[in-house]
Amino acid sequence: MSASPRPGTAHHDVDVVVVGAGFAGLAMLRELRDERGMSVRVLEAGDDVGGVWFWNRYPGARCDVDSTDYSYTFSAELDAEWDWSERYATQPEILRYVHHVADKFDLRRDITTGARVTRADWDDAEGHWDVVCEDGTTARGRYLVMATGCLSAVKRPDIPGIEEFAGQVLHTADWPREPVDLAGKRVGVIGTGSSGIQVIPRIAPEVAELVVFQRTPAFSVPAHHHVLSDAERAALRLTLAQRREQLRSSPTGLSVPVTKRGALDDDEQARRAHYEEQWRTAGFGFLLAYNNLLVSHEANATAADFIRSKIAERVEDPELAAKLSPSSYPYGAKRPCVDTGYYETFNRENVTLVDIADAPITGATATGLTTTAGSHDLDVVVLATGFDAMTGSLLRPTITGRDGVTLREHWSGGPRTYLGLMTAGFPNMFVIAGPGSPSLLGNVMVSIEQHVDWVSALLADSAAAGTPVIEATAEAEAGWVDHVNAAAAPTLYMEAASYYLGAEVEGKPRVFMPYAGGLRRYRRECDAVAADGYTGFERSPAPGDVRVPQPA
Ligand code: NA7
Repeated sequence: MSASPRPGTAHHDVDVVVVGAGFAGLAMLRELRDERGMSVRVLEAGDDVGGVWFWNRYPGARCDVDSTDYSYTFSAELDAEWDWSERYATQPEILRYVHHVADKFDLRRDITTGARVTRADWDDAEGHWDVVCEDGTTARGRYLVMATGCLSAVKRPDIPGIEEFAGQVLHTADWPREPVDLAGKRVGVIGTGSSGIQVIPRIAPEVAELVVFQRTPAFSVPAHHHVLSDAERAALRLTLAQRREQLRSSPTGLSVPVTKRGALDDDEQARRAHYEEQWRTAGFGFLLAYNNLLVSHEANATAADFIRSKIAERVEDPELAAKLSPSSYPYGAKRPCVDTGYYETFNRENVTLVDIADAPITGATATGLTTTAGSHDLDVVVLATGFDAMTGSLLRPTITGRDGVTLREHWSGGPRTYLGLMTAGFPNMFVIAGPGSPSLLGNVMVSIEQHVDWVSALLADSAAAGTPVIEATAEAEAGWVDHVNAAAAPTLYMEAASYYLGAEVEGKPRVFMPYAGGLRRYRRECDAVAADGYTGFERSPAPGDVRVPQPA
């Protein structure tokens, strides 16, 4: 299908069409335009740049990774002029950083906002992608980069009668830009993942009543976020280079020391002391307190028991503490959370926990929500129900590759990629931090920058060789899918109904999607593929180009 713009909308003919202006899309734009001299057009559904940090503006939204580590590393000048104010940056501060980057590197001139991509078609005869947006904007590029994010396709639960509800329905991942006044209101929050756990303690003091609808309790440890002192900021500056090097070579992309100790190497007393110390400082890094929490049931149980004992200390009512304590899956098998006063919030008079695993929500009425056990009058319903993770943003648009095969058809049994970057039958289409890459299992910023650099080098090498059409072979893809499965098989990740496994959406294939082999190993594997002349990729001249044989 050729791209013809609607009157009044623009058409962009470029080397590269990038979908998404979050951290990944902006990094790709800067790299390919400023370092490789390519023309790039970024199409972004939101009204501004920022991706996940544009949409997730709910009260309390904040990153779980240390700010210093959740930053771009490509510009020393940017590092020198930007100072994070808190250990874990808030959503507004991250958005300010993204705006600063977009302005500093003059990125906005190549970005179209308010342009939600609805389809992309590979034209095999011409060797390019034709892209169409909901508003009629069109673009054509030799390359298509899907920088659409793992957690961006918003998931709304199907609540019968919700359209009858007379109050306001909000989603944490689609929060209004204008301030929402919750003061004195009766608010229901559905969902107790990271977003629910951030928003609940934040709004509890201002609302009249807060009803938390919990389907599965989460494991959460204290975030210990704080405003960085001048001394801390100075120390971070001094150690920045070293810290960055450590991130790049770490398995997780987090600046958490890697321990060689397993949980069972310590006796009970030493282990408890170690967990106590980690509890006081580690934040998200608690999961890495020992090296075997995600592979040994026995080791995992020691951490899970410790966290449950802390929940029991933090929640005054033992029955409530038991309800808030996860027991149906290993710690870390679902994305663990960090919090600020989450469990203590349930000691408040105005907060109620409704266990919807026991008594599911049956529907909504004009005045609130009903469960099999009763009804709850509400003014506002906050959906903190997460995303169609990893594949949602790639499968919502119709993407058609070679021979008219859609990505949805090719991935009907679950996502299939080579190195998490390309998929067979979809030439010149790259995915940043998608399925088959470490993405969600570590600091996604480190994955993003690795992908951007690696893809950029591949494009340059292919251009130099006169073979700009690049495609992952079906064999390489099958091999990588096996490798991703093999990396996940010995872990406890397989034992929770998580979004890593596609369990968050009914009918989604149950396939473990991120690469659990770790960032360090992933980087080595990508480097080896490049060093071997990009094995697993078939590269050919563009249609119409005659390939000039190079002297040996
Ligand atoms: P998550 O982590 O996917 O959490 C979603 C929560 O919503 C979780 O507690 C779900 O319960 C619950 N949920 C989802 N659908 C329903 C329905 N239909 N009914 C009731 N409850 C439901 O998303 P978040 O936005 O919190 O966090 C996403 C990421 O942001 C996080 O991983 C960090 O990387 C930052 P369930 O566990 O499925 O029973």
